[in-house]
Amino acid sequence: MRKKITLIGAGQIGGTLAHLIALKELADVVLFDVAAGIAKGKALDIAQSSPVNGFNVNLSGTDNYEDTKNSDVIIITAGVPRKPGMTRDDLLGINLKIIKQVAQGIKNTSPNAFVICITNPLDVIVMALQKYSGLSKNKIVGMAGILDSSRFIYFLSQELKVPVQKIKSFVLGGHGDSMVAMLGSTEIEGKKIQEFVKEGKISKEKLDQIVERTKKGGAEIVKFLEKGSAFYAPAASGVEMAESYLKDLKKQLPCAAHLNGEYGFKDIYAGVPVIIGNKGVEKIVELNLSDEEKKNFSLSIKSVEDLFNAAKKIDSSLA
Ligand code: TXD
Repeated sequence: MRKKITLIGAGQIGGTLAHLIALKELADVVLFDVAAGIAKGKALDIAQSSPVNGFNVNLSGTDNYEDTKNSDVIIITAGVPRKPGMTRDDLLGINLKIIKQVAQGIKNTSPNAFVICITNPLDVIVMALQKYSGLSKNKIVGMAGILDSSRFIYFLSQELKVPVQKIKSFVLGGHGDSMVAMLGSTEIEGKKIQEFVKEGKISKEKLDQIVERTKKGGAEIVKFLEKGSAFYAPAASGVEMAESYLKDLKKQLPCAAHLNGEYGFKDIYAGVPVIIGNKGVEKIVELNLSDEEKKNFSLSIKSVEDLFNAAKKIDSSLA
């Protein structure tokens, strides 16, 4: 019996998610969108490519939550993306209302689904989603860290002319300008990045520039696109999480997860390395952080807490 993935939001990321899932034959796909035509049109268009690429999954589009029931995985991109000059936080008001609707839609139709939230401002929206839906905290997770880490690894590979497969790193904390590139856990061909700085293969200034470019990675693309934001790398990142769950791969992935004392924080969602298997978020991995990393991580958590306080002012039911 093929698994079922529902995509709530059939926009730029949703459509790309559907296409990647179909090409990988990961599951049947239900595209859900309030703009039902977008969901139906993209489902049909991708389905019509199946003879070319030889995949055998069912795709359908709807604006009726009944059609999404008993999903194994739900990936949420419903919401508005940034326009040039906007910060991710500027999306809070409108996307909070949307995620409340989505929570009502999924909590009774797919109570056992593994829910991956992508909508921005990510950390606060995924936390609101968990509170609105009441679904278990280890089955609701946010996608951001894989994207941010992937951007960082790509920039390093371009600078050092090293294949991306040879680079390991984590970008953790909030999905905003305060995100933290964990240089202490960054390895290139098995060697710590600090060795490359010592050997003069990359200057500290260049490394700092790459960290900054990663933080602004989303805004750089928004500026180019003018309408909309990144969607290929976000979709690829969401699929990696869904696949680790459906195939019980127990991959260690940077995701926005509920902290219950880990890293010294409780009752907040933030980007940390987690193990994703068939039970959802199965473990939060606590890295040994340098004092500098600890300080920056705490600052990043503080920015998430501040934004969640703003969310509570918008909707007191979140308190
Ligand atoms: O790393 C990350 N987490 C970020 C997330 C990376 C890139 C983009 N990020 C955010 O994802 C972005 O800021 C947005 O908040 C979401 C979705 O981005 P996308 O580019 O896919 O936006 P689109 O193309 O506007 O698609 C959003 C769809 C659109 O088709 C709307 O009709 C639909 O959401 N929508 C809804 N669907 C269901 N239910 C409701 N209420 C609803 N409202 C809008």
